[in-house]
Amino acid sequence: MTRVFSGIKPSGSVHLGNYLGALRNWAAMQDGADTVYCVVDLHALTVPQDPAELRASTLSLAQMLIAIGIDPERSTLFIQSHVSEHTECAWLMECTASFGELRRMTQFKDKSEKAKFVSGGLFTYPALQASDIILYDTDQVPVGEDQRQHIELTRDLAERFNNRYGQTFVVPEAVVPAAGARVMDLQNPENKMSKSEDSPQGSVSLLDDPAAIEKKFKRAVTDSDNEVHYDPATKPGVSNLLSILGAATGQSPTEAATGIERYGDLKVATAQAVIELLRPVQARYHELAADPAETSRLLAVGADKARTIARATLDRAHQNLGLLAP
Ligand code: AQP
Repeated sequence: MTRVFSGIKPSGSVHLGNYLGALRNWAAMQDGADTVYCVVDLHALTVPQDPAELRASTLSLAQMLIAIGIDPERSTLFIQSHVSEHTECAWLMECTASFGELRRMTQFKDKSEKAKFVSGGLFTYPALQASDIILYDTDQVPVGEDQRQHIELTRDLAERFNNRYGQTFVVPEAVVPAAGARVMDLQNPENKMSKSEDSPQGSVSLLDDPAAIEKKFKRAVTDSDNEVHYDPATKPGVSNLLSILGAATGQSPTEAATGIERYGDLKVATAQAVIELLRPVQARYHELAADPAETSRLLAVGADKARTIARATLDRAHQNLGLLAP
């Protein structure tokens, strides 16, 4: 059976880009694949965190994953730091990656230019991400467009390790959705919608209430020519709204534009589609949030299942590398 793995960082409020670009696909892939999903809390540590907030957002994100349809009975759902094999394997991947390769990662370049403090972890995090993936003999990784380069690196590292030490890791491939692969910030449509960017009006949280969603779409940046059509290069704001409307209603962005003539109507239609899309997710989330002990129990079961797979892969890597068995 195809093995699927993906992860999400508890770095802020989970947003519409995460949902349309990745999480919706995670839920769909449970039909017909062996799915492993992870809240990658260690990745959040590349920048300083408030401990109480990190704890709360990790639990809340796990609850959100269940609310969007990840079924802990069908998928292995766990917290990255509960399975120490991830950090052990990260060292093997750091020693497999070259300095130049890590330096060329566009996310590192973007973030290190903006950050006041650039941690070593920010630089090496793609090696930890590669470990997350290869530990589970992963065939497919459902991600948004922004992660393509990191999955390419993961493939290169797995292949290089296999060439040096013999067949050890499965070489995974990225699965990027046709619609919603890159949802842009509503206020700065040149930038992707992001959890950690300071753009509260530009990002639609999956937990925003209908009034907040309406307000954010009404204020979304468009342009001055008043024509509703899809052209990301010259009309990034309008095209982003059409992409969101299309992804939310199962149409292409061009189909979504049919019959909409004014920007105001496009904004209202998009807001309504998003409100309807999120309504059942929010209802389920609030039920789950009322019982944190049950979520913790489910996550402990998931970590046990994950550890068994990860340990076997890591033992194989140790043996092939020539590390003396204990
Ligand atoms: N704007 C987006 N459009 C489509 N997909 C997206 N993803 C993220 N943003 C978009 C996909 O969501 C999954 C989880 O990624 P993440 O935890 O890195 O989310 P983030 O919102 O990107 O979080 P941060 O903290 O702001 O991270 P940085 O700035 O490091 O990217 C992934 O599959 C991602 O592709």
